[in-house]
Amino acid sequence: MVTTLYSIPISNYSAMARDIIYRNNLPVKIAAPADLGGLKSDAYLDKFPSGKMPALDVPAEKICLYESDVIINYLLPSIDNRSRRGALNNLVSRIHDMYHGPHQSSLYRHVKSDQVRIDAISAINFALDEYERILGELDDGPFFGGSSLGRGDLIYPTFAFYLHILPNYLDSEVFQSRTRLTRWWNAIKKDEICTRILHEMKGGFVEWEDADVFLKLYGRKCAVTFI
Ligand SMILES: N[C@@H](CCC(=O)N[C@@H](CS)C(=O)NCC(=O)O)C(=O)O
Repeated sequence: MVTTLYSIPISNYSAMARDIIYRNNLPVKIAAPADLGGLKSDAYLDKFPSGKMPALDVPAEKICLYESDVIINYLLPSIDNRSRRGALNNLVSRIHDMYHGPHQSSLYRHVKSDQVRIDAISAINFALDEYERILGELDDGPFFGGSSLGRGDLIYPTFAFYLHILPNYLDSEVFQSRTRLTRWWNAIKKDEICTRILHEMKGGFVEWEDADVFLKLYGRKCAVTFI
C-alpha cells in the first residue's frame, strides 16, 4: 500500500510537501497528476475533488487529501502549535495561503484587466512585509524556525515565482528594503533540500520559458536565474 504524492516540479504548493518528504526520508512515491489522466480527469477528481495539486493518496488509511496545509501537517513528524515561535510560524504559513494564494495565478495566467495584477502585487507586498516583520519578532534566525527550518519556512518555493516574475515582468522587487528576508533567503539557498527543490522548480520555469508562457503574457522572455 504505497502512499503517493501527486505533484509536478514547478508547483510551489507541491514543493512544500516534497520538502517534507525529502527532508524526513518519508516512504512516499511522487507521481504526476498526468499518471491519473491530469488534474481535471475523472480519475483524479474522483480522488481529489479540488482538481489541484498537491494531493496525497494514503491507501493504508483509506484517505485522499488535498490542500497543501493539510498534507504538510499530515506528513510532518511533529508540529509545534502552542509556543510563541510555533504560533508565528503558523501565521506565516496562513498569510501565504490566504493573502498570496488567491493571487498566485495572476502572475502567470491571462487576466481580465491590469487591475488584477496590481491587486496581486499589492497582496504579495503585504505578505512580504508581514514575513519581514515576523522575522523581526523572532529575534534569532536565520529561519522562521530558528537555526533550522520551521513550518513558516516552507513558503520558500513561492519565492521562485516572485523572483522570476516580479522583477522581470512586473517591475516589482522582492527583497529591496527587506533585510531580514534577504538574510533568510540566503540561508534558504544554503540548505541542501531547499536547493534541490529550487533546482526542480527551475527546470519547470525553463520549460515555461521555452514554451513562451511569459512571452505570450508579457511580450518578452527572460533567463531563469533565481538559483
Ligand atoms: N490552496 C491550495 C492551492 C493549490 C494550487 O493552487 N495548486 C496549483 C499548482 S501550484 C494547481 O493545482 N493549479 C491548477 C489549477 O488550479 O487548475 C493548496 O494549498 O494546496
